[in-house]
Amino acid sequence: MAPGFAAAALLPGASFAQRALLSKDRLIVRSGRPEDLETPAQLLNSWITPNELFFVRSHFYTPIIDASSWRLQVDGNVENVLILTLDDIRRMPAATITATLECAGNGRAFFDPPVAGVQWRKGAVGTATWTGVRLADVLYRAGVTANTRYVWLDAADQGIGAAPDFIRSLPIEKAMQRETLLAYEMNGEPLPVSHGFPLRAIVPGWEGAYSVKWLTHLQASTRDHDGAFVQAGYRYPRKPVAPGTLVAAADTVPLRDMPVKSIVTAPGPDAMVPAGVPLTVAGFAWAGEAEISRVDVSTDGGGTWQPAQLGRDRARYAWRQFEYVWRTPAAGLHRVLSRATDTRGMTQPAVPAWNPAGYVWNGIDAVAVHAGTAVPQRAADPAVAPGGDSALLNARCLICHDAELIAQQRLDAAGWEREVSKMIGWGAPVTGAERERLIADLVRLFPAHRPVAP
Ligand SMILES: Nc1nc2c(c(=O)[nH]1)N[C@H]1C(S)=C(S)[C@@H](COP(=O)(O)O)O[C@H]1N2
Ligand SMILES: [Mo]
Repeated sequence: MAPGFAAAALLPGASFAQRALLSKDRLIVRSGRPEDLETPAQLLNSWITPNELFFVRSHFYTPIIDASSWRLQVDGNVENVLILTLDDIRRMPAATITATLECAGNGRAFFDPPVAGVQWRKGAVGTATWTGVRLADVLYRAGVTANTRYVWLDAADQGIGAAPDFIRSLPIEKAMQRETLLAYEMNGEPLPVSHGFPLRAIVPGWEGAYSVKWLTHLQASTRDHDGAFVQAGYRYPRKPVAPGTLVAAADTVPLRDMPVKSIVTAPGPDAMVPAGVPLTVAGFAWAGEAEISRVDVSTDGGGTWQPAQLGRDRARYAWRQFEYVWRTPAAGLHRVLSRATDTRGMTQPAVPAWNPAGYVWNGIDAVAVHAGTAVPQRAADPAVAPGGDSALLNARCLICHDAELIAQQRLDAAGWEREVSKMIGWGAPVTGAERERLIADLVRLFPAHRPVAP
């Protein structure tokens, strides 16, 4: 654990420099270190999300990779082990797709009771045009054997402390699909460092964690990977559970494609608009591997619904823009909602099923619109602890995490206890005597159960 923490101390400067390079400074910093950045929904206003606005989700510190010495190794159940340079990969036939990428935890902040994890609201989603090689072409070139069932994807990032390595396992059917890529370009530019330079997977329609960044190693296997990011993370209860229930890993199944969802991006939250003047309500809708068949908008809090118009830009795995012109907003406060339906016949629920890790929030979206009235002040989100300071927390937690990642949690004592135990398991240097004090400080400093509404 000690070497990991020591190395960590070197990295904040590097991650800051990368952010400056990409000027990600309009994004919401859910965590600066590791880098978790959310796009404010009102900045999502084009079918293609510019690289500077694209959300970032990284579990660990961003690896800085020298492209000339970087290699991709392909081994396991193959006839020829491959060790490919970036040039080798760029010389293979190129493929380009436009695909939406969404983090499984997008919308986690809306779950009640709260669950631990990055408290994403609406903006852990974006759409880019990705260029690379088909994963299938690489696997054919390696002579992948017929009994292969999974491809394990491993990358250059390393667990902080004793945290497990980020390795994902992709079923062979999805790996062989022609749209599944190993991408080296994003929106016509070399893949930015934060998004996986020099090479990342793009697994369109599936939750974002399959799209492994900073790839270094593909392994073909007859079995699923047994690491924590396959057997514990990115899983969903097999059967519905009562909110707040803990679920054993054996009672879960892996998440794969994403459910139907839409977000309103214009007007922005708590917008003040003139009364009696037409207002365009706009946003995006997507549905994993399915297509959007319709989006409906309500301007009266869900009492009545009108069909929105779908944008002309489309691609098999990309979101659709939608637009609805609201003719005459009367003076007063309105709740404007969007609700998408997909070609599977699925529609967004009012409140999605609660699950222990807070995945796949796809509730009907809502924004408050104030027509012709003054905007009421909303309390700002606490960025840091309101209730004082904890030397123990500073010394034991902030060596790896930024304060805001801790402050955004909405956990009770039992929730903090689980998180602290997990972190101790992952190498946080907390002694037995400190453990209880640390949990007490977290409970005192960060009030539990602050509800967050869309
Ligand atoms: N190596 C590596 N790949 C990774 C991750 C990571 O932490 N390490 N995060 C995953 C998750 S959870 C998501 S949602 C997407 C986010 O991609 P982005 O940061 O380019 O938006 O990357 C995935 N690929
Ligand atoms: Mo994610």
